[in-house]
Amino acid sequence: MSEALRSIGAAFRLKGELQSFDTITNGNINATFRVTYRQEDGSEKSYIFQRINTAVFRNPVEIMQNIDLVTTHISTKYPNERTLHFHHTADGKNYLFDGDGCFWRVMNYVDSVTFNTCDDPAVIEATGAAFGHFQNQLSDFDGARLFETIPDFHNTKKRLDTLFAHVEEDPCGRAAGVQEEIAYLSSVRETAGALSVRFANGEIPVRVTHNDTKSNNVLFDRETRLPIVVIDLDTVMPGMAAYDFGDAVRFIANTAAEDEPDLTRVSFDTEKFRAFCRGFLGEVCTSLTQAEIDSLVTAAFSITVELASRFLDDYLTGDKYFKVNYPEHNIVRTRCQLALAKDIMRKKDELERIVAETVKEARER
Ligand code: GN1
Ligand code: MG
Repeated sequence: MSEALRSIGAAFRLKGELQSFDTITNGNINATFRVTYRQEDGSEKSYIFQRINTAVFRNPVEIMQNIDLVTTHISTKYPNERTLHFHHTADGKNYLFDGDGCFWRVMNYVDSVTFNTCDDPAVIEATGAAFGHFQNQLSDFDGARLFETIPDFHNTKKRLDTLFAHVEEDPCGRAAGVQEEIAYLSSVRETAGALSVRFANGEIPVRVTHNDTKSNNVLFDRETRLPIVVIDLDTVMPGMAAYDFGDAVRFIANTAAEDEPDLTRVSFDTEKFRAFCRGFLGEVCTSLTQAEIDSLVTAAFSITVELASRFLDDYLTGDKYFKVNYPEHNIVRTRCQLALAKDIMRKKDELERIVAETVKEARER
């Protein structure tokens, strides 16, 4: 691997000698490496090398164009804030197709810490503020300029339609083992898809959204524990603000990991939810419409069901989309997300109350 990385680094004209590298295992799609160089003056500098999964992102050049537009917009609007810095090859491109046809990009590594799970309400609130601020950074960006990197990415209705088509086809003969999950998804199919239908009908405003708001997509300063920058801009596209909110709380308010096999450990933590609401709504409560505010809790439920359906769909069609660490991984993920969705539904009234209280607080501030 180090030889391959060395030649990628050379193509991006990185200076110095490749010293070491390690794999960053957070993502479920792309391959990510932190690569450290010793520079001529003896100091070390690290970079992030990423090999894009082109089965998922079919037009990776379009992604890099999107990222270029988005980061330029942010750094023009907020010159003092950190944005991601990508390196260019000799012919001026911010990406490279290597000899095997693999698609690579290289960016500066930002010394930072990320949180996969978090119990500190201050960090959770700051995560909410970071994603809310990201929304504000792009509030005046024309989404029509962006390529749709994955069409219908958060079209929950379509995701569920696809799942049920694959349940019928059952291409790998796996449906018999997941009847309970299929039955539950079938019972919530309409409820979970409703928001995406209203979005398609124009009842919910179109925003430029991040679309993958897991807490580990915010880099934090090690010492101050304040957010530095939001990363993973591959899916920045027009979408629903409430889904960015929903996806974030799906991840951060889960008392367990996204793929926890022991379902007794999985629940939706209302206090973590409150902390995230404070940060997020503190940033965007004046720009969101009432329809958007009213849809936040439903969005959390819907996107959790959506992700469960995506994991299950991948299982039924042979584990081709998400990286799996063991054969049942996608079912374990499905069950975990379904347990979480059920808990969100059980706590819906309380969550709605928390949203209302937080909006009131934020507006009085
Ligand atoms: C994938 O690879 P990663 O971790 O950035 C997926 C998200 C899911 C997430 C679940 C392009 O994100 O939609 O929410 O896994 N990204 C894509 O962990 O499908
Ligand atoms: Mg992502």
